[in-house]
Amino acid sequence: MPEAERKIRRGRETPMTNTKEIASEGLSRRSVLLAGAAAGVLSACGRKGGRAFLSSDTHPPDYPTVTAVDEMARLLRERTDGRLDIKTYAGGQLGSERDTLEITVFGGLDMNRVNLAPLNAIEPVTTIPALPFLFRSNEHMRQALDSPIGDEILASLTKHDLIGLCFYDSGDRNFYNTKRPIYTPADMKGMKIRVPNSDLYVSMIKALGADATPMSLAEVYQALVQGVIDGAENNWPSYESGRHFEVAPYYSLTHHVIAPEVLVMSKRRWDKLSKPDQERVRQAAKDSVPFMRKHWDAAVDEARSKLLAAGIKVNEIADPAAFAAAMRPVWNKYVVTDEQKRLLKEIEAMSEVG
Ligand code: GTR
Repeated sequence: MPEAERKIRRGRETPMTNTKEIASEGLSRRSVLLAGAAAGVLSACGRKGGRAFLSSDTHPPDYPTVTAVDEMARLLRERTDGRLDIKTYAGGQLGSERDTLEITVFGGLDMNRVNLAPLNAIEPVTTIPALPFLFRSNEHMRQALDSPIGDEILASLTKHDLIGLCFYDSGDRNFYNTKRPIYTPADMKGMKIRVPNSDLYVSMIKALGADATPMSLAEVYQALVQGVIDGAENNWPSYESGRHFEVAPYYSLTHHVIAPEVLVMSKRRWDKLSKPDQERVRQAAKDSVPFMRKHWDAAVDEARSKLLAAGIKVNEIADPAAFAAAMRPVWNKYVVTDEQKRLLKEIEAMSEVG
């Protein structure tokens, strides 16, 4: 496997890989096969005057990220008399976020809704909103990403052949495991914790004295059952929809990351659109954000009630400051460029929010 591709697949110790570098080095065989399959699906999606944009999501059809893109599709149809439309393949049907993102970069997929984590290996500024204990609340995150800071982060993806359309909520991530409640970082010592494919996440877990195992979301349930991992970390709706709570019933409220989801379009597809259509796509994406936020808040409440009724064991952590302090060195390791430092400062300066 070429070196550049290995970096995006495993995460890196050194900062950031450029997708153009990967392009010149070649795609993995799996991604090429997936791209072929995606192209086949695409040609089957005829719509009035064109074809629907093909989009991917790892979550099931009723998850708020998927229904938000459905809402965006509805707006597009309405505003173009059905000429522009989106067809989402939900539930990870087209592959993991890492694989489908590679395909999106190369134009085999038109759109993709992913977490920021797999983009961390591609673009340094995407690590900023994913830093542990940066945002104090969802509200703080929303305000930062609704400001020019958010636009700047979305625009940073263009040089990697992705058009950042909008951010969606992802709430706060908490640890869950099969063994015991976590109250202090010491409780995590030696635990094997699954993380998304991102060096930043690997470093966060190591900073707490646990072992990090990067893998795709679809593999987590089996890995918990088989004891390959002891736990993972995610928000309430993902913990519930992946049914991870059935095997890992200890959910400890660390709130260590409040990072957004992002909706991207392949630049190859984007460049084929007329300027007015590009504007329509961008606007429909932005207009789907309030819809998503409303449904997200409801989904969090619903998942929480469902899981409490199912008997999971939830606990607050003893000393949030101890977790924040243990994870703080991660900031120094990943915030290295002037651009990153400036964005971080601007986000921190919004101190009165939330
Ligand atoms: C979820 C997120 C997914 C995916 C997943 C993960 O919260 O919505 O896009 O990144 O986490 O942990 O892999």
